[in-house]
Amino acid sequence: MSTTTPSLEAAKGRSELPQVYNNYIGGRWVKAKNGETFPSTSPANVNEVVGHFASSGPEDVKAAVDAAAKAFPAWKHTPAPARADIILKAAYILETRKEEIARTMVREMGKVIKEARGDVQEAIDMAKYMAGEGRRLFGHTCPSEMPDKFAMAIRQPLGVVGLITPWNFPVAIPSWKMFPALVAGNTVVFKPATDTPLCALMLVEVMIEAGLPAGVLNFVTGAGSKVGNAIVDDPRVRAISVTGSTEVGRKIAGRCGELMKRISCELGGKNAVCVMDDADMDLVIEGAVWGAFGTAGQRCTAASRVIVHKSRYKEFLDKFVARTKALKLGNGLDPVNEVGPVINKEQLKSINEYVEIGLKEGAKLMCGGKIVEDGELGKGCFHEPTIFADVKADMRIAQEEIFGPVTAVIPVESFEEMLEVANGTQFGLSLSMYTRDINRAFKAMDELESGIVYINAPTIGAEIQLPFGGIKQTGNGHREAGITAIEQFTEWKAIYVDYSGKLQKAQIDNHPANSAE
Ligand code: UN1
Repeated sequence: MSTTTPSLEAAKGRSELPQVYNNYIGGRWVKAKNGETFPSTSPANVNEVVGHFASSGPEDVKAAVDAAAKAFPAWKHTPAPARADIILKAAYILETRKEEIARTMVREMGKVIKEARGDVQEAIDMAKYMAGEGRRLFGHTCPSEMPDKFAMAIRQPLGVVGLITPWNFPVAIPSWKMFPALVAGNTVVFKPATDTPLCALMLVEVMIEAGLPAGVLNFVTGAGSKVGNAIVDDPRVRAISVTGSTEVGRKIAGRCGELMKRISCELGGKNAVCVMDDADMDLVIEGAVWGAFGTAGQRCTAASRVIVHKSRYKEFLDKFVARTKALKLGNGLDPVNEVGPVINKEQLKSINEYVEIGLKEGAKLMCGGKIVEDGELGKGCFHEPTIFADVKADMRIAQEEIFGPVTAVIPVESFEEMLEVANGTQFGLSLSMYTRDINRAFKAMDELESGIVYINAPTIGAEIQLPFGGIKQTGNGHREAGITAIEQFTEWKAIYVDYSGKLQKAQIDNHPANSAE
């Protein structure tokens, strides 16, 4: 194992003033080789700079992969329970730093403080779960067809893995990837979203403090086109795990296909809350508001569609619109606020363009629809929570991922039509059904085409002990979280031990007819 002492320097003496933060490579905080930086700004006030970060290039990625490759053999041979102890320690450190990290997250990413605490909590939960995996990492044994022969399959780490993470869950999602990768014995090159490098850096600090050896986790900030591509292209990087847009995921997956590299994608969604005629309407309203406007609609799992049985349509709309109009929009650090800003000006514009598209398509704007231009909020990226009604299932606002506080309400005539509309998009992440009819609930669980199904709960709020991911254009067959997370980061090795002392020929010796002559 490398003897370089991991440095905690980035954690020391942090003030509220913007600082310059470096990459973390081979146990040292280092500047980008080109010396350039980029700012991370607050979406609640774009004039507020949260910090300056290394604007890295392929040469920094090369150094990070060098360090990760060098650290791999020793990390692989560190017993998994010892690797897991470091992850458990990280859970405890995250607990002590939870409030500080959550407040930084509000400044850098914008989500309201309660949700930011939830984001950090999700990483704590994942750390505890994956620490337990250190004493499992189950393989299996099975009988051999021969006497005196032992057959087993074990899991092995892949080597260096590349983690490319988004800004919407800037601590939780990196933890979903990093903890299973590390407990399984891989070393990591981690590239966070350019909108949230400070949150990511704080997670790296936690891992250093927890005792991760130098080179096991390397952190490189900068643009996807320079840093992300270089990680994907490096032949020593054995697998990529990416969460982001379908557009970005498809490009990375295409490149990994050419390189025969393992790739797991967690991409877009167009999730729906389905409201049947017998639903508990008060429960529905609370769920639909939370699903559509929690995290300002910036979850892959956000309820960007609500599909409502026509017999309850008017009642639903009246209550949903009234409750949404009462939502308090503002800086997430003030606990009275329920909806924060969206991530940046570019995204703000793109969300508002979808409002224009919805209007042109003939959907009925029930509330919201505007960018907040005036006052204190005008300095940030605030978009009013927006509801479209009378949306047709094939309109663009009902088909494309908007990733903001905009939802489309679609009336349907029957349970069958509800399932058809719910399933009728290119995505398949999270679908929910509100009904009190047990038969319909089970039918929905069976028929809804998504990786996650909720009954009588909204589309958001997955817990870390179950598989997280989607079908169709949402993903490529992998699942994060739960026991399935380990699959992404391990390779199976089948091992046969013949203790008979003679050559035994499989498929031949044990079939008398084969050796008849
Ligand atoms: C995401 O939207 O990218 O299920 C992740 C949820 C959260 C995670 C969402 N636990 O809503």
